[in-house]
Amino acid sequence: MSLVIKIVDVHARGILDSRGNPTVEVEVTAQTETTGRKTTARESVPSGASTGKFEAIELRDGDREYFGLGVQKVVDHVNTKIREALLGMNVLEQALIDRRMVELDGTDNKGSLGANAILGVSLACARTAARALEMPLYRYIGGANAKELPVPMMNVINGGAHAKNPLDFQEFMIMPVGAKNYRDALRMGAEIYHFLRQILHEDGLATAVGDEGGFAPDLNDAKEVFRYLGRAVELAGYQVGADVVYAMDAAASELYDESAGVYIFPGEDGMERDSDEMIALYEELIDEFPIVSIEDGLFEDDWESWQKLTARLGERVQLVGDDLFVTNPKRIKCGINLDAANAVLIKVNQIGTLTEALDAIEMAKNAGYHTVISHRSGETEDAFISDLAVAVNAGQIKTGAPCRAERTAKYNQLLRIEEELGDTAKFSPLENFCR
Ligand code: 2PG
Ligand code: MG
Repeated sequence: MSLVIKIVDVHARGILDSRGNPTVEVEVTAQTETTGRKTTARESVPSGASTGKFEAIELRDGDREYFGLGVQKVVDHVNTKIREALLGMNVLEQALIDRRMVELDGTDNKGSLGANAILGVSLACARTAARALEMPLYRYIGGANAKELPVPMMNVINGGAHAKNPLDFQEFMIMPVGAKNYRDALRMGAEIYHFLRQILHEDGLATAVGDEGGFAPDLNDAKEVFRYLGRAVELAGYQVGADVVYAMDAAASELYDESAGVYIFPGEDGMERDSDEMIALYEELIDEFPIVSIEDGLFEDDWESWQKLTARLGERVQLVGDDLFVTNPKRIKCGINLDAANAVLIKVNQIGTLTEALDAIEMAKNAGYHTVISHRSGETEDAFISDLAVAVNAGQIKTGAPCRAERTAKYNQLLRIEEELGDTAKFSPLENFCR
C-alpha cells in the first residue's frame, strides 16, 4: 500500500517582498495516515520587474492599497477555491495537485486564479511533502541522483529595469568557474564583489545597490562594465577568463521598440540598433571579454533573429532564453524546433506550477539545452530555487549579488546542501556551458 499524506489545510496570507511590494505566502498542512502526524510548511512567491509578455498572469488587486499591487484576491482564491479543491488529496501527488489547480483555473495563462496563487500552493505542497517524509527538499524533488551544486551567476552590476543608472543592459554577472567546489565559488564571488565596490568608490562612482544586490554605477555601456569587472577580478587575485568568466542578461525586450523594429539605448544618447547590429555588438563583446553566456539578447517574439543569433554565436557562447521561453514547455519546444537559443532560464513563477517547471527542465535537457535556475528581481527569504537547482542537477543558478538577504538566502542554502552531500557533491561548472 502506498503512503498517503492527506492535505488537511491550505492557508495563504499577504507578505512583503524585497521591493516592499505585497506577495503571497502559502502554508500547507498534511496528515500522515498511518501515524496521524501533521506537518506544515510554507512557501512564498517571487515577482519580476522586466517580465516577459508570455508569462503566466500574476494577479493583483488593482485597487488603492499598495498602489494597485495588493494580493487580497489571490489570498482569497487560495483560502477558498483552491483549498476546497485540494483538501483530502495526497500531498505526495504533486503532478495531480498541480493539474487540478490548472483545471480549476481553466485558462491558458492562469489568469483566473492567478499564477501567484497556484504557484504558492504548488511549492508549499512540495515542501510539506518533503518535510513529512523527513527528506531534504532537493532529494524529494530530484531523487537519488540529485547531487550537483550549481555554479553561481552573480549579478554584481545592475542596470536596465533594475536600477536608475544609464546602463541599458540589465545584468552583468561573474561566474567563478575555476573554483574547486561551490563554497569556494561563493567566496571568490564575494571577494570580487568587495573589490568591485572599492574601485567604484575610488573612482567616485555610486556603490548603492540595485534590486538584485549588484552595484548600479553611472557607467555608460557594457564594455566599461566588463573593464571594471576585470579589474576587480584581478585585484582579488584571480585570472580573468580562467578562474572567472562573465555572463550578461541584455533583457533586450525592454529596449525593443516594436513599431520601429529597433532596440533603443537611452543610456547611449538614444542610439538605435537593429537585430543584426545587436548580434554584431554581442560578437564584439565576446571577442573582447570572456563572456560565456548571454541571456535575452533579442526581443522575445523575434524567432527569426534568434535563429540568426544562434547560428552565428551559438557555438561560442550560451544563449539563454528567459522572456523568449518564459519556462513554458510549448515555447521551449518551438525554440528547439527552430534552433533558437541553446539554454533555458527557469523561473517557477513564469509558468506557475512545479510540475510544469520540471517538464520545462526535462524538455530542455533532452534537447541538449542547458538550464539555469533563476530568482526574480522581487524576492523573499524563500530559498526553494536552491533545492530545485540541485534536485535537477541544473548546473547553473542565477540569484543576484552576494548581498541583500533575499539573495544570500539562496546562496547560503546551497552551502548547507553541499555540506550535507559531502563527498557525493558534484561541482563541475565547465561541463555546463562550454559547448
Ligand atoms: C531576469 C530577472 C531576474 P525580473 O530578467 O532574468 O534577474 O529579472 O525578475 O525583473 O524579470
Ligand atoms: Mg532575464
